[in-house]
Amino acid sequence: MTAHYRFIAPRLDDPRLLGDRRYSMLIGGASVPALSGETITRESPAHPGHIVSTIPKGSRADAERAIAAARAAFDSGPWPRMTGAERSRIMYRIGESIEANIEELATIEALEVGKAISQARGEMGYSAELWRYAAGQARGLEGETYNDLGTNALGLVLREAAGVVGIITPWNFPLLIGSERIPWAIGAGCTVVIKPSEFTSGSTIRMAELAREAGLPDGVLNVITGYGADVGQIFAEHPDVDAVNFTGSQRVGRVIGSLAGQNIKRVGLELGGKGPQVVFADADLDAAAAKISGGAFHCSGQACIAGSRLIVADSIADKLLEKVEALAAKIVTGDPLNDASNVGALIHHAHFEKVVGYVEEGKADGATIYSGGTRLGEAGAFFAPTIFTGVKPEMSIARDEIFGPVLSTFRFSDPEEAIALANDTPFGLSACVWTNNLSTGLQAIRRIKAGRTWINGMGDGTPQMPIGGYKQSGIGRELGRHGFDEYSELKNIHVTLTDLR
Ligand code: TXE
Repeated sequence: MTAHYRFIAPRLDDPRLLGDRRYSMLIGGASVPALSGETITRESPAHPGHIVSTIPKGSRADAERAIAAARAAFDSGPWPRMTGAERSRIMYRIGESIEANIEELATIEALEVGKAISQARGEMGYSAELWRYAAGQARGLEGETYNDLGTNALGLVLREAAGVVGIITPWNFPLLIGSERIPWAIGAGCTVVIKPSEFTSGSTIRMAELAREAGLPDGVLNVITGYGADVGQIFAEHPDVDAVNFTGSQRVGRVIGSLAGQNIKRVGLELGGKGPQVVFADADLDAAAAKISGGAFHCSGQACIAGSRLIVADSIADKLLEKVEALAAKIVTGDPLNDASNVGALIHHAHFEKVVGYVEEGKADGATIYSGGTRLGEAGAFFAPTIFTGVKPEMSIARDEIFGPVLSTFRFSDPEEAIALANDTPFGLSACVWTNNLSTGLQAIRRIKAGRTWINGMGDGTPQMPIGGYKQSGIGRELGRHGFDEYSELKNIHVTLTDLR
């Protein structure tokens, strides 16, 4: 089946596109270039040839300065010594400031990531919510007491800040992924050095500048920019960094995890996914189709929680596929700066080629293109929403995280087969189940190994609920009350008491 995809060619004379935005790193409250003076430029993936930003190309020496600033702010600065209420007020103001600057931040991400600006605005609004939620929680982070140790003892469990935290973020949701971590780290009393992706550093730098204006003391949030091997890996090696948090590819996750292990350092990893969307025969097919299409094609499939495997009951598979395809055909791909676009470009041309390679491999392996499978437009990195049928579990399109708009479809005839297919992956980040029988939904979800799941939904998020991966999708949990545990040490004080005199 083919569809005519809707495409808006990027406007090359859009005033927001013109002019290269030049950024500095933020170290100890000061905006600074790299010590070497070197820079990295970013070309818009939607507008070939257009440089949209320039960032400092940091080196190990720059990273050491940033770590020293965070260390000093932790060891002798005001932040860890403030009351929770004082920290909370500043964090809340940062959330308000993100909200007040949504348009600027969303524009930066539309230009650098290539994502649709309407989507970017939503992410900025949710990022503000994350800051405000963490601000509320940061007022009352609790420990424990044990009053059952006999008359001459009392047990206290203190929650203490873990120290200096190094955070490495990827290019797909720069401000959002940063906002899932920084407020929890600083809310626990830690100080932070963050290294955003070299492709998409602008919004993180602007957020740190807004945080400084909102009253965050110098050195609490430092931003270092550059390539991962130069300025990111050091977080897992340097003795002055107490915890490292990485979001990105499995390849780099293994490097960070092993270095953190060698150096006995706290580590949080959020790596890729190959999310199953399991649809039982009794599901509301219209509701399911809408979210399946959104779950697979949102952000052009460049989301770690993307639902890239559709596992559907045989009896309804044809009907559901028709509905998903009809909705995919309505997705407007194209100019990230146009309010009417739903989906923008892939992150860069090498990634575009990787996605094309997977689609070709899927065809060569014997899977069938149900729809899509083609480039959109002539120059930018745009790819049509693509659905494969006849996918076998051993094919690369069934196993690998493609990180593009590619949905691989499997059919099942009994529920055990559905669960087995859902779990037939090294990943375990996200999963959803569609059924009108809540028992079926809960029984299925209990058997699927994934950290972030939905019954009759996909993608909805709320700051209260922890996120993170099972299996090779990672270690640790962010958000909710559990998120503070990643950035806390627990100290047990066993107090011996004399008798009352
Ligand atoms: O990731 P990298 P890439 C997956 C997705 C994608 C693939 C490759 O499948 O196609 O990874 O993306 C920094 N030490 N995800 O190559 O390289 C880098 O500078 C320390 C899933 O862009 O892992 C950037 O800041 N840091 C994912 C960050 O790591 C290093 C989101 C991520 O880049 C480093 C993105 C090193 N040696 C990609 N090398 C998700 N979970 O959402 C690089 N970096």
